[in-house]
Amino acid sequence: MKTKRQVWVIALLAATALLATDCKKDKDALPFFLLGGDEAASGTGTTSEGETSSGTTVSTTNTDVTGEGDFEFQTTETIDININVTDDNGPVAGANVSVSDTDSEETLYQGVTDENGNASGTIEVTPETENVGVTIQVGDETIEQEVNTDNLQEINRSVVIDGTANTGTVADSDGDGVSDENDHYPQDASRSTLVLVPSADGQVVAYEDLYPSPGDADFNDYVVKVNNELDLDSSGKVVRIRGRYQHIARGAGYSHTLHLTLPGNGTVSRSIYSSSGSLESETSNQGSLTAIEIMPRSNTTISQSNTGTSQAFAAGKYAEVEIILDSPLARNELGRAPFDLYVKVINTGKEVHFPGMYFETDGSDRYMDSNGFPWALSVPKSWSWPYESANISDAYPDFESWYLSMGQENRDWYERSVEGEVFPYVNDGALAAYIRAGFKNGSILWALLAIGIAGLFAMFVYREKAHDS
Ligand SMILES: [Ca+2]
Ligand SMILES: [Ca+2]
Ligand SMILES: [Ca+2]
Repeated sequence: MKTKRQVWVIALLAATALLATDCKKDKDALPFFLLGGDEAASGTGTTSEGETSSGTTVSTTNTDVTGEGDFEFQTTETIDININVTDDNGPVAGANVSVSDTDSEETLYQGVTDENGNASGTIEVTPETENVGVTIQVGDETIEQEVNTDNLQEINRSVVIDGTANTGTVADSDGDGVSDENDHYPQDASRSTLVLVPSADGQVVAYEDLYPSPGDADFNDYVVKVNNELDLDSSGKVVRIRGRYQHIARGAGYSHTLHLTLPGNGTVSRSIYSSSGSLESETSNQGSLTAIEIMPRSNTTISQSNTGTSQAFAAGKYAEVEIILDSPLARNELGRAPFDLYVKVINTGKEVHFPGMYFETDGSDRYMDSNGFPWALSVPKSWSWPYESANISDAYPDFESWYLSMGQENRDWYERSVEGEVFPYVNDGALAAYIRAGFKNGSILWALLAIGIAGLFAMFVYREKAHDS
C-alpha cells in the first residue's frame, strides 16, 4: 500500500504544480533561450535565411532592441516596428506589413511600405501577449516571422527578397494601397485598419483622489472601465480614436470629472448613456484636443460607491467618444492606452494623471510620490478593486513586488487577489473570457488533464483499499 500511496501523492503534487504554473510572462519563469534578441542589442544585427510562402529565398537582418521600458504603472508595453523590404531592384513599395498577437490573432498594426521600402509604427501589448507574428505580403507571396515580446522595445527587420518581388495586382476598391481582403474599411481610403488597445478586453483604470497627499491606496476613489479602438491609415498612422468609458466605482467623498488630453486638433463627438443604455446627451466640438471632458461630475454618474462589503455591483453611466484627428498622428505620440486620461477633483481643483507624463523643473515626476507610488493605475481586462480602505498591497499580494521591481516581477499581479479584500466586479463574462484564453493557450486544458489523472489515481487507490479490507 505504501508505494501506491506514494504514487497517489506524486500525482496530486503534479496536478497542483500544473495548476500553479499558469503565471504567464513572468520573466523569471522563462527559460533563457526564449529571451531572444540580446545579440541584436549590439546594433550589428543577425542575418538569417528563410523562404516566402511560394519558396522564394528571403534573408532577414534582425536588429531588434530589447531592454526595460519606462515604468508608468500601466501594465502594458509599447513596441516600435520598423520593417524594410527590398529585392534585386532595390526598395519594394506597396508591401503589406501586419503584426498580430499569435494567440488571440488580434491585429496590432498594419501598414504599407513606402517608396523607400519602409513601414513603421508602434504596437501595444498586455502581459498576455507572449509572441507576435510579423507578416509581410508582397503580391501573392507571404513572409511570416514570430517574435517573443519579453522586454522587447523595437522590432527592426530588413527583409531582402531574392530576385524580383511579384507585386501583382490585387483588388483595392478605395485605392488606399491596402487590398480589399486586408482593408477593414474597403470603401474608405482614409482608413485601413482597426486596432483594439490595449486589447479587445479593454482595461480598468483606477484613481486615488487626495493628490498631492498620499491616499489610503485603495485605488477605488474613481474607477472606470475603458475600451479604446484606433483607426489606422494605410501608412499605419492613427486617424481616429474611439473610446467607451463606464463609471464603475466611486469610493470617495470628493466629486470628479474625467478628461482626456491628446496632441493636436480634431472633432470630438460624445454621447452619454444611462447605465441601462438610454441616450442622455450628445455633443460635438471641433478644436484643440486638450482637456476633453469625457464624463461629467462623478456624483451624477453612479448610484452607489461599489466599494462596500454589503453591496452588489451596479454599473454607472457610460460615454462613447469618437475623435477624428485633423491630421494623422504617429501611434507612439499617443503613448499607452488609455493615453492621458485623468480626473479633475472638483473639491481640491487638482488633476490626477498617470506618472511618466508631467515633470517638475527639477526633473521629478509630478504624479509619482516620494516613495515612487502613483495616484493612477491601469489593469488589462477586468479587475476587482479593493474594498473601501483596503490597501492594494493587502488585496493583491504580488502588487508590491511588481511596483518595487519597476514592473519586472509579477507582471500579472492583478490576477491574484485575496478573498474578502476586493469588490466582486469581475463578472461571468470576464471569467468566461479568461477560461477561453486559458483553453487557447492550453494551461487550463493541462490543469484539467492533471486533475483527471489525479482523479483516476484516487479512484484506483480507493478500489485497491476496498479490495484489501
Ligand atoms: Ca483598400
Ligand atoms: Ca480603406
Ligand atoms: Ca477610497
